[in-house]
Parts: sequence; structure tokens; C-alpha cells
Amino acid sequence: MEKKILDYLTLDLDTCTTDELYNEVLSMTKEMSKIKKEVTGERTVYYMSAEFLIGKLLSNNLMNLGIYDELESILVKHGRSITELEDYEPEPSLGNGGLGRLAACFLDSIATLGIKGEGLGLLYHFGLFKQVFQNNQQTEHKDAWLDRPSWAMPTDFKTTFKIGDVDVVSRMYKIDVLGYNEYKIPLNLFDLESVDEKLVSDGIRFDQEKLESNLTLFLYPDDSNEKGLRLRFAQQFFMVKSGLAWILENHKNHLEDLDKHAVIQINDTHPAMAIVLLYQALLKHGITNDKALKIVENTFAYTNHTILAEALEKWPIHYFESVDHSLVPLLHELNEKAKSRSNDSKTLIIDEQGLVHMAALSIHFSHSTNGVAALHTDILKNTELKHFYDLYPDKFNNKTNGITFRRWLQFSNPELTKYIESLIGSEFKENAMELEKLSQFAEDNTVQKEIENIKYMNKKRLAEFLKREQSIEINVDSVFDIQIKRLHEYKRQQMNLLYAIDMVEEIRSGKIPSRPLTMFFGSKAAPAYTLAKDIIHALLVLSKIIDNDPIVSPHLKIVFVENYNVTKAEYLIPACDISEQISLASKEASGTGNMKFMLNGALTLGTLDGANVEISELVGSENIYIFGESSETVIAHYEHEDYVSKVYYEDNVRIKRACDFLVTEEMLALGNQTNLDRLYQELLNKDWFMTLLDLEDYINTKNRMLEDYEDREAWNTKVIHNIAKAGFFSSDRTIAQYNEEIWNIK
Ligand code: 26Q
Repeated sequence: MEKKILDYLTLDLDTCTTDELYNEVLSMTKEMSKIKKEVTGERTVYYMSAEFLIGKLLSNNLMNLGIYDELESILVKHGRSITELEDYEPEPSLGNGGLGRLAACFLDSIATLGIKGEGLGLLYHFGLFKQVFQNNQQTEHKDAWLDRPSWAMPTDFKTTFKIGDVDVVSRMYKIDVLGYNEYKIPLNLFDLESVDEKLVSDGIRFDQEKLESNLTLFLYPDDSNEKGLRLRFAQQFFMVKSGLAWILENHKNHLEDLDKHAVIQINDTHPAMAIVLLYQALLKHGITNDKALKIVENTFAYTNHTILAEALEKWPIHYFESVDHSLVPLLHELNEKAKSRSNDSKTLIIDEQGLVHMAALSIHFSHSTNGVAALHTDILKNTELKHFYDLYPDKFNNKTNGITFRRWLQFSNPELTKYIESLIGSEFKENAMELEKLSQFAEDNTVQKEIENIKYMNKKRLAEFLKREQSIEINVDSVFDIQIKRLHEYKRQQMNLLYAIDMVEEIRSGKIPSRPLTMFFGSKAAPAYTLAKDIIHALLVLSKIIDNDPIVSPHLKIVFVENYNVTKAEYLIPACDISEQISLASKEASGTGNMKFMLNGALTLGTLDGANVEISELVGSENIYIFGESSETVIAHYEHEDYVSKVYYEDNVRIKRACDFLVTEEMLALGNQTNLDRLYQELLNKDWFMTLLDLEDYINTKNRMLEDYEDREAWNTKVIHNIAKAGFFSSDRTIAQYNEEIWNIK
């Protein structure tokens, strides 16, 4: 193999620039990927998603081609390394968070399991914004990740269509997704040929009305106003119009029985317009209405990722009119069909205000609706989508999320991988359930010591990375407590903030913790989400106050990792002791970070929400730290509208003290009064996601956890049990279930 690699490398490895070397290794890897086979077969799954948060691909692909070690040894001889290239590789920012990363893990598993499938989405030129902190505030900047040669290769597939009266040309680009074994599958991303990057000048502002120039510039730009919403809608239309053109081209001889040849899994409702568009295409082909509708229903399957009412998409019907007026009568026809199946007005597709409910459209005209964790699916069936469940009990099913262990263990934690292999052999790489065999070592002191040592090395690796990236010094002998995820009130970063304030106050009053604590945050706030930005501001201000306080700083540090992304997650997760999964019960559909942390030997501090429930059942209550009210209690509070945060504030002096701290002179001296006041008022007078309800239990449970950490043997026993039980959360298991129960490929 070495000869083979050298055949591709023509540069002088001693003197070439990183840029030259990167470009050559990228071309080599693309070339060598040709040895992987495309899956063949009669039936294909199309995973349609507005987001694919794939992360960097170089190391991943080199490993899956089995040439990582050889290339590394060649480079090392010339004083170079793969790390140099890895640091240089831009990360494609094609997703927001969980939903986008899930799509990427799924493609990895589809390829590895050799299922005939492909991803369909959009090639955003600037993706999600780059986050920069200025004056303790988040600012947003464009992320020009396509400036360097990328993994996306142009194809010959082009389509031309109209969006309203604007003519657009869409070109398909392809990224090879390499499986761990002999297969690869394509991720096909559509781009607008006439896109104009010059439209973006400063930050992330641009002319939102010029569709012919802006459609694929950004991932979901500002949706806080009408223009932004219309652009987002047009992006979705562009994605599904292009994606369907590709699917119809692939199966042009089988349109009459398309459902035998294709299944389209839609990742939330963002691609749901494809349902109407396929119906339209089949009618145009001369297929009768009833038959066309049957084909549509059998072809589509829908995954729901949220129960937050505000995230359920509803589009004014005139938006449809403005992109393609012939869709409007079809939508009315589908609505009539829905009415004929049920006289429950809650299942209507078009409501009295003329809003099209995309979830309703998706459930009526697909054959499967799934939630992403057991609790989430139950809540969909019993509350949020109850009326649909009553109508179509057989369509509803659960597919608990999973993560690819190739990226989230083998690649990001090679030391732990090697050590596990030395204990139980390498079978777990093919069959994640084999990790169970680790249980027998849970009480073994030698194994505990080694696992602890690996954690320590990963902490050092993270510390060096953060020193390079953000010039931050961290204490590697402290407990690493990590909350990394999008900033949202329901995820309750503000509760963690109040914990930190409580700890500052306790330390100042003389209660010194047995060991220093480092609290890590990594999080982007949607540009128009005011309160989320207030929470970031408060955390940044508090972290400065702590750093400047000689009494507190030896014991506590807050590190806010700037521009959190997949690459940063790969450094943070293996170094973690305490995994913060503290959403208000019933609100987090699943979570997938919780699974990554568990696999890497962190213990979960969490509510009984999303997949935490399944983690808790698997590891047993002695190996997890659960706190807070149950989802039933929370749902009842919403139903009876009887939660009053002020009561908790007034009844508990520590809660009061923590809240009041937000608007003390000390905070206001460094921070912005408007931001801090708003957050304070919100907590006292609204607190929609019930932070104060769980705060006392949270503080007590986290403190108990920190005390438990001091019994290193007992802690490490728990760690080993967690890793041993993580096998269930492999996305190979999730994808096998999708295939057996929904897709039926092969
Ligand atoms: C909707 C309407 C208008 C504008 C934006 C949106 C929008 C955009 C993105 C709605 C939702 C998203 C992303 C949702 C998401 O990431 N959900 C997460 O999905 C994960 C994978 O299933 C789960 O683990 C998380 O619990 C869930 O929050």
C-alpha cells in the first residue's frame, strides 16, 4: 500500500506548503475512494435533509480506506503529520445541531451496513455562521468553508425550473461517504448555479430578496422576519424540487411502481413539500389521483424531531402560490382527502388562517411517522400528535437515535479504543453490543486505573487544543463538567449558570470544594434569539468575574468554547467527567450528545428526558445521576398553567441569591444591563421552561456527584458500566431498525 500512496504524492514533502500538501492528499483520497463499491439493488432509500453536519472528513476517510497509519508514517519521515492537515481542513458547516449530526451518523451507518441509499440536501456556501465573542457577546460571521478545495465534487446532473417567475438552474454535487467496510454511498447536495457570494459583505447580512443569487448562500438565514421566512421556504422548495428531479430521473422507467423502488425518509418536515411535488409529478405522468396518492404514501416516511409547538412548521398557503401556483389546488385536494378520513379539525392540513401544517401533511401522506426516543414517541402518541395517532395507530413507531462509533469512539478516542480492544478483542467494532463484555472488568482496579489514565490524557489533549485555539489555560486535575449543545431555553444552560453562581457564593462564604471544577460550555444561539444571547452574555461575564477573583478562581473556572462545532466536540467529549443533559423533562426529543459522552466514559447528570430515560434503564439508577420533575408532572403544569417561578424564588434563599446575583453591581460593572435585566426578569416572571422548578434538586445532585467523584474506585466502576452499556446507541442498530421496519431494502 505504501507504494500506492507514494504514487499519488508528487510534491517535495519536505518543502511544500500545508495548502499544497492538503490539496494533494485530498485528491489522492478522492481517487482512492474509487476502490470502494457502490451498493447495488432494486430499491433505494433517499435520506432527505436540509442539514448534514458531517464534520471534517480527511482522517475519517483515510481510516476507512485503511491508509491512515501508512500515510502518517510517510509524512512523519518528512517532519509532517496528518494533524497538520486535519487542523488545516475546513469543517463543512452544513447543520445546526442534533438533527444535522444525526443525518451524518445515519449516512455512515447506511454505508457501513451496505444498504443502498443516499443523502439528498443543499450545498450551502457559508453554512451556519461562525461565532466570535466580542465584549462578552456573540457576534456572527460568514464561514467561507468552500474557499478551499472541498470533498464536494460537481456532477453533470443539472435541472432547470422556476421559482415564481425566477428561472433557476440547480447542479448536483457529490460527496462520497465511505463505510467502514467495502462500500460507499453518495451524499448529493444541490447548489444554485447563479449563486453570488459577493452578495454577502459584512457579517452575515445580504439581500434576502434576490433568490436567483442567494438561495444556497446560508443555512437557514434569519427567520425572524417575513423576508427571511420566504427565503427559507424558497430554499426548501429548491431542495425538494432538485432532489425529486434526481429521484425521478433514477426511476423514470418505474414511476407506476415507484414505491417498490424508492423510499424517501424526510428528516423532520423541512423537506415535506416533496410530498406535494411528487403527487404533482405522478399526475403529470398520467397516473390517476387515487393511485398517485397511494404511491406517494407508500414512498414517504417521516421522522419527527421535536414537540416544541413553535418548531412545528406552518407555512402560509400564499407562499406555495408564490413559488408554484399549481401546488395550491393540489394542497386543497389533499386537505379534502384528509377531511374525508377524519372529522377531527386537529388533523387538518390547512387551517382557518390559511396556514399549511407540514407535520399534518407528512403524517397523512406517508406510511410511517417515527419519534427519536421511546419517551418522545410516547409523548407524540399521547399528547402532541394524539389525534393523528388515534387516526393512524399503525403508522406510528419509535426509532431511538444512535451515533456512529467510528467517529465518536474509534476516531475521537483512539487510546480508549485500543485499550478496549486489548480487553475484549476487536469484535465490538463490527457489533457494538460486544461492549457488554467490559462489565466483567468494572471492579478491576488495574482496568479502572488505566481508564482513568486515558481520561487524564484526553484532558491534556483538550487543554493543549484550547491553549492553541483560544489561549485558555485549564487545570487538567480538575473535574471536567461539560454542556455542549445549541443554546435553547428548554436545554436550560441558564440552570447551569445559576449553579455556577451558587458555587461562587458558597466558595466566597468559605465552603471550599474538595477538588477544582471546570465547567465547559459550547453553544451557538440563533442570531435573532434574544434570550439565548442574554444567557451567553451572562456566562461570559460570570467567567471573567471568576477569573478575576483570587478566592474563587483556584476552585472554579468557566470555559466558553467559541464557535462550537463537530471538531471541538471530538476534543471535548473524550475528556469529560460530567455530561450535562438537563433539559426540562418532555422537551428534548432524544439528545445524541448524551450517548457520545456515555460511550467515552462520562457519567450523566440529567433529567428523565429523551434518550436519558433509556440510558438510565440500561445502566441502572446507581450508575447515573437523575434529578428533577418527571415529564408527566411537567406536562401537567403546562396543562393547568399552575407553575409560578416567583414562588420558588421567594421560598428558597439560595435560589433567590443566585437569581439576584445576575443584576448585582459586580455583574453590571462588566456586563450589559439590558441583557442581564431581561434574563433576570424572565426567570422571575415567566421561566417558561421551569428552571427554578428543578434548580434546588439540580444543585444538590451535582454536589453529591462531585462528592462521589472523590471515591475514584466507585466512580470508575460506574464509568466502566456506562461504556459497557453504550452498544445499544450505535447508529448501526438504529439504521438496521429503520431498514427492517420501514425501508425494507434487500
Ligand atoms: C423550524 C421552523 C422554522 C425555522 C427553523 C426550524 C427548525 C430548524 C432546525 C426546527 C428544528 C431544527 C432542528 C432540530 C433539531 O436539531 N432537533 C434535535 O434532533 C435531534 C436528533 O433527533 C434530537 O436528538 C434532539 O433532541 C432534537 O432537539
